[in-house]
Amino acid sequence: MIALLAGALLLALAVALFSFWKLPRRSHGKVNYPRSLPSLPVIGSLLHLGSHLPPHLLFCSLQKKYGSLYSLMMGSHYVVIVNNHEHAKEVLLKKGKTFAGRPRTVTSDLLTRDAKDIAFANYSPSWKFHRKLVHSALSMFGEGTIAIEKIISREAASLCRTLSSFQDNPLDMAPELMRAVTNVVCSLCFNTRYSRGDPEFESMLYYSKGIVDTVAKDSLVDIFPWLQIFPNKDLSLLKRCVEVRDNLLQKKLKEHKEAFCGETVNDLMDALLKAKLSTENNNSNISKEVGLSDDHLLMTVGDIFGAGVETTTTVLKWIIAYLLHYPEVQRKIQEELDMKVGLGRHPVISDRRSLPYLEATISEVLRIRPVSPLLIPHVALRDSSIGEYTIPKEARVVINLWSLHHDEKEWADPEVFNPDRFLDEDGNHVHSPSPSYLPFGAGIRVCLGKALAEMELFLFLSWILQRFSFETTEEGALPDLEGEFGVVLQVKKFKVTARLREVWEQMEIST
Ligand code: STR
Repeated sequence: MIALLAGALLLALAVALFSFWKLPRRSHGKVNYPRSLPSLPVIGSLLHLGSHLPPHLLFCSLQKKYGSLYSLMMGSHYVVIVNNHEHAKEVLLKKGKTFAGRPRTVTSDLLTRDAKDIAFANYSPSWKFHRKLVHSALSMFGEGTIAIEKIISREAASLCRTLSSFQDNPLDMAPELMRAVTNVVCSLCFNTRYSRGDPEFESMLYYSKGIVDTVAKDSLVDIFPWLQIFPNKDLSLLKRCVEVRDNLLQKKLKEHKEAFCGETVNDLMDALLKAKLSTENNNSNISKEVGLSDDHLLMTVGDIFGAGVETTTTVLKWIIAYLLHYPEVQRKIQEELDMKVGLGRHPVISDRRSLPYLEATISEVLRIRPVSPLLIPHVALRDSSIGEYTIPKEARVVINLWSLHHDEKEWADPEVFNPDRFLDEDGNHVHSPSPSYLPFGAGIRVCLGKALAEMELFLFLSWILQRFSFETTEEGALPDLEGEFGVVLQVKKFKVTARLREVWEQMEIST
């Protein structure tokens, strides 16, 4: 133990010297670095970040003292925090390539076998290749296709049946929503689905929660990697969960390899396998260069799976939580549904245009509770600038989406939940009233699943609200709206009663 401590101390000293040396100074000529929080060797600005507030709120409130663009030291890393949309768009769009890098962290490396995925991998030819591949596979099976609409509708129907079976009893909808969303992604990736109580699905619930609770949260091990040498509960949980997930992914890959004939492509995994085979048969060095190894394939599917499930499930939970707080919004959505879709048929994707109030409600939830309040940090790949400020190569750039979505200069009463702000005067057109709105990020790292997510949110909600009303449970407890910070902003557990609407009871149609 003493040897360990001495080692840690030595390491800390080395890091201290290194971090002090790396700290950009204002004194070099004319360079104009962003204002910086005070920092000390080794610990960086940690003393100024100790707060009861979660990071997105703390970074938002620090603007009062340091302005909308400021910097701080996370251990030995120079980090720039961006809090307004002009700067955010300069980073993501105008200088997208310059800021397309990703930092390596202990937790994300564990999750992605040293960044062999898409979301956490640095900008490189291999990354570009994988992203393009997934993009075309997604558009082949997902997004605007009829196939995906069918899959989502099937899951929406199954979700409605489950809700009926609870017969007005309070329930925690989280696992049911997650199963519906998982089944969409599962159909897309593996051409399979889970029934209620499937042990494989139960294990997925377990590992996914463990990963979301521990990965990429700017936890201490991510700031001070040398802390790994000490026992760490979160890190062991993450390792256990990643192992469970990897076994599952490995099993799917094995099954697919055995069944794959090289011709028929049934799902996304087949599409990736086909691309792998064709680059290998090409006799070129591409597969070595771009790295279409089994590891890459597994991690890429892991990303799509994790991103596809956690994000959409979370947004659905947020929407239901808000509908419980604002029953008048729920009523208005249902009036719109009754008028435009009626009770004689199920909602379809082409109804999106005629249901602007539902669309506006989804947009407002994505504004007020962004899925990923700090996005995933970017890294400057070369010396650059944001606005009038100099940004050195390797600086980490954090886009505080929370600040953009709650900017008082851009939004009237940003804390107030008000879907109407996304509608025009006639109430029938959805548009963002401010450019300070990027729920899916922007630029070359923009969310790959945006179109799929929008389809799912629309179809699941229209199906459910056509026949059920959400009510608080007997005790009348309303869900917490603060959420818990993590790689996605999580909703705290709550129970809800899904009551079959009276109009529906009178006029049942077969599902
Ligand atoms: C969720 C849990 C899991 O099992 C796997 C992943 C990997 C991809 C992650 C995902 C996570 C959380 C949401 C992320 C996504 C990549 C893009 C997405 C971070 C950790 C967002 O940027 C919101």
